Amino acid sequence: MVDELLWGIIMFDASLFGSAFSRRDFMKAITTVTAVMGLPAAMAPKVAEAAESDKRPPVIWLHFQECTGCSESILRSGHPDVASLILEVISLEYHETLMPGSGIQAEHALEEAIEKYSGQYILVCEGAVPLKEDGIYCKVGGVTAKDSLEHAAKNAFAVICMGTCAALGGLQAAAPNPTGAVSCASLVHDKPLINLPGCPPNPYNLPATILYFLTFGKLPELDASNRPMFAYGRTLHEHCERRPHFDAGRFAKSYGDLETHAEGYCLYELGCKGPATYANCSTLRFNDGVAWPVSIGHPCIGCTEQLVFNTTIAEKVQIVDPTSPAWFPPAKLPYQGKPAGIISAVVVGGIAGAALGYAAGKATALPDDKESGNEKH
Ligand code: FSX
Ligand code: SF4
Ligand code: F3S
Repeated sequence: MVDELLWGIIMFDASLFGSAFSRRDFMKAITTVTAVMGLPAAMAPKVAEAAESDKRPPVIWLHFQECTGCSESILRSGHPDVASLILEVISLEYHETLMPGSGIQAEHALEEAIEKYSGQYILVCEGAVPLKEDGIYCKVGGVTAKDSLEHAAKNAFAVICMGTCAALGGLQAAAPNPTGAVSCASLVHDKPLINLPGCPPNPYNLPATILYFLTFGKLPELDASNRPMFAYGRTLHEHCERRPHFDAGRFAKSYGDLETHAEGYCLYELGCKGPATYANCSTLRFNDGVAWPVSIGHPCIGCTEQLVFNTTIAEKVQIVDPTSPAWFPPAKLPYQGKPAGIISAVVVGGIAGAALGYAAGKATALPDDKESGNEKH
């Protein structure tokens, strides 16, 4: 009886996040996730059916060396609310940041979940794992991150490395790496492994991965770095709203420069890593689809890629494919005047293996010089 009471206290409490989803919110979230998976909107009812089935996979969520930004990016999302969607879809058995319980009871809860759901649970890990000096730099309950990860991964059905720290080692593993940090991914063997890098990753990529599994009964197609192709199959440069400026050779010269940066010009010369960064930031965006780094004037630093560790912010990346996609409106040359406005939204969904997110990929066309009152001189 006491055990049951304790378990009730320790368990993750969904009510912490307010009232349950309304049907409308639920369907809105499902429609978004369906688009994130690169599926046509007509698939949304099938995805909803999978989300509502009683096959809610148990999830154990561990934290290691990190800032908890990955969990935060999920919890801080608003409309539709990703945290509520995830709680509808999974059975969260253990999450050190969220559960109210602590100490020995929390440790028992973890062991109980590992035993009870052996071979069935998804292990989600956040953070890097320090190996130097027998891993003493990160311990929870006296157990090193390395031992804790290996123990929980052993009985897992699959492991999801949430964030750049877990997938690639993150900031902790950057030189001089004083704690000998490595990624969780490098320590997981003989288990299906999915990496969702990003610092933090877009919150929708996690429910999309889990719902893909629930809908189709298999894990999504992965790239060579174990990342779902639907989210990491294309460079964000391909769908960037500043792309017409790139194609027309108009680059921001310095931060705050009224002639170029403030005009929304391409950030490549300021070090934007977009051409070498595979992620869906430019289509899915953050903050409920409102903004992403490039939209607010900062170059992408390539946080989903290994390159983030060995290039400076200002360094330019190699451009692999300089030509714009065929579906882009042609760039007009020369251009003088106002920043480009988004005048066309091109829905590009349902392409297998494509990283297309949210409702649409947005192509930005340049305003007609005459219309914008900036005729060529
Ligand atoms: Fe790392 Fe996540 Fe960056 Fe932070 O847990 S990916 S430091 S957003 O929080 O691991
Ligand atoms: Fe956008 Fe960066 Fe590509 Fe320029 S280089 S188009 S800012 S992603
Ligand atoms: Fe990271 Fe670049 Fe997206 S810095 S969040 S991959 S825009």
